[in-house]
Amino acid sequence: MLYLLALLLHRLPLAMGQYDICKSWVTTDDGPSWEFYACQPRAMRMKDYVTVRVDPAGITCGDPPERFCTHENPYLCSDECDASNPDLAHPPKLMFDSEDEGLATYWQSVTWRRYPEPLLANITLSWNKSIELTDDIVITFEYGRPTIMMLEKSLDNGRTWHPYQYYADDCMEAFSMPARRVRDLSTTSANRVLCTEEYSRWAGSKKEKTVRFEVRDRFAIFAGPDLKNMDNLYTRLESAKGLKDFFTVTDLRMRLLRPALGGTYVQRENLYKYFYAVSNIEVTGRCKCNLHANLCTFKEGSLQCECEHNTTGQDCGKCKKNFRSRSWRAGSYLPLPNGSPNACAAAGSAFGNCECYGHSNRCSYIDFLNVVTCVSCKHNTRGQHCQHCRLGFYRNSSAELDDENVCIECNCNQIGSLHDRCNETGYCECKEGATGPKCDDCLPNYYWRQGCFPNVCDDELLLCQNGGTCYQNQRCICPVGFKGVLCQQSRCEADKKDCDGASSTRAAISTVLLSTLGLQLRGWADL
Ligand SMILES: *[C@@H]1O[C@H](CO)[C@@H](O)[C@H](O)[C@H]1NC(C)=O
Ligand SMILES: *[C@@H]1O[C@H](CO)[C@@H](O)[C@H](O)[C@H]1NC(C)=O
Ligand SMILES: *[C@@H]1O[C@H](CO)[C@@H](O)[C@H](O)[C@H]1NC(C)=O
Ligand SMILES: *[C@@H]1O[C@H](CO)[C@@H](O)[C@H](O)[C@H]1NC(C)=O
Ligand SMILES: *[C@@H]1O[C@H](CO)[C@@H](O)[C@H](O)[C@H]1NC(C)=O
Ligand SMILES: [Ca+2]
Repeated sequence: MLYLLALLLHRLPLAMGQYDICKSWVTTDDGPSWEFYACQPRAMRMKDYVTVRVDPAGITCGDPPERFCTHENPYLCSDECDASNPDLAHPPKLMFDSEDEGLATYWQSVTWRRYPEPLLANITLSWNKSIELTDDIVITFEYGRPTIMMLEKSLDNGRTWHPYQYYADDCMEAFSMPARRVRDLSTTSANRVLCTEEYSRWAGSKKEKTVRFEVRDRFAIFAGPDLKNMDNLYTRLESAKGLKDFFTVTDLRMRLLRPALGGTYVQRENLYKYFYAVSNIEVTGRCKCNLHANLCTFKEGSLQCECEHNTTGQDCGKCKKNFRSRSWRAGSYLPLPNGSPNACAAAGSAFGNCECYGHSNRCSYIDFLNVVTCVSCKHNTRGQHCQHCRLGFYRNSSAELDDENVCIECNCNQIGSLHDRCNETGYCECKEGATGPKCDDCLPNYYWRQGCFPNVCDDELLLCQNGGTCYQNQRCICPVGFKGVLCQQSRCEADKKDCDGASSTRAAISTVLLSTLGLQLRGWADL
């Protein structure tokens, strides 16, 4: 079930107002010019741009229509959910609408009619864009909060998932984790994943309806209780490893594992009062643009940073074409208050005309040659502009010159090739008998044994004689009495000693006979 909620661009004013411009036109002693700053988009109500998916199929109530009641009125089970009737339907999109007229609209699950089988539901929110959370995630449940649930997040559009927070009325029992509160975390544990019991207690379904993921409380560890000291937070976000990523998500998933019970036990005789109902999911955050954009717009179904500083990409995560004389870098909140733009620089702007295609950050002037050259080319490149591949590498024809994958290792077989260099298509130069792009194969009539050697024997031309068998093209295995590369020689003929065998008399006679014969044979041969 996919519901795309592409409402109008909607902005919440956020008090911070820092890092909200990317550049300004300033007049200096040298005349007017642009000055650049680190910048980020404003925080927005992210539920307006989300795609939601509810699993498993059939978990939404109303198909077929069913009755339910509430913990307040457990014996008046006359409420009805009917997916085919707009007034009685509870589809997922009602978690993201605006609650006007004070009347809650909500998604609702089927009831726990299959008890004791668990009642499980997943609600997955996807943005197809990295988002930085700036305020609490607030999930509002009607008719009671789940007694066990888990919040997960993904940073890679749903390919991998990580736990974000555990919620249970008894953390030890549900997850074997001690219960903790975000308020008790310290500067070194601000990004800890914990289990909390604060949002799972039964307090009457009307009183406490929300489940939170506390972003503000975590920010407050650095910025103080009123978030007045944002500078300290921004400094920490730059310096503490993993802290920025902790607040960054592309997807969120709520795993609802057990509904509100309204008491200690499940009443088997009235399962109509157990279900999930979510009226709102508030996610406040900003597009992650790596401090290279102050605008983020909804285009072709996804949020997209409007990149400045000559960067490009959905998150401004790379340099624009022809602006790659340095490697791309994210902007920085530091130094306060304006940060560093770390803009991409045009080819030719640094040091006269030194383009390094993004493989080096440094150029150096060589006095006696009067040239500027790139220093320490990375990604296996070399040359004045890092425009060549190092020896032993060749140019990847499907990659641009500024691609990290532009040079591919030749990978020549050490034994089969003459050296470890290769031509532009990756072909190595082979020793005699070797073949294949990497020289790890042998030509026909050669066999591989620490290199390619010509076949000694085979089944066509180099046949083993006298009933010998060819072993892996390497040698003939000769029957007793024969030797030679192709078993072509009788042992007696070749060496008379070999014939000194079991019967000395017979051997003696045959020696005489054979040597006579041998002489005769040689004589014939001479004719
Ligand atoms: C919810 O998602 C988790 C993680 O992918 C999965 O293991 C589980 O089966 C899902 N539950 C339901 C009810 O679809
Ligand atoms: C996700 O965003 C990218 C970049 O804007 C876009 O090319 C792609 O089609 C989007 N994918 C989906 C599933 O919307
Ligand atoms: C980006 O490129 C444009 C066009 O060359 C230039 O005017 C501008 O100053 C550059 N911006 C930055 C931040 O380098
Ligand atoms: C060649 O470059 C393309 C584009 O960057 C990359 O996808 C591919 O993996 C590279 N090929 C090799 C063999 O590295
Ligand atoms: C590289 O060598 C192979 C094998 O010798 C050859 O077929 C190919 O044309 C060569 N490529 C270039 C660009 O020289
Ligand atoms: Ca609603």
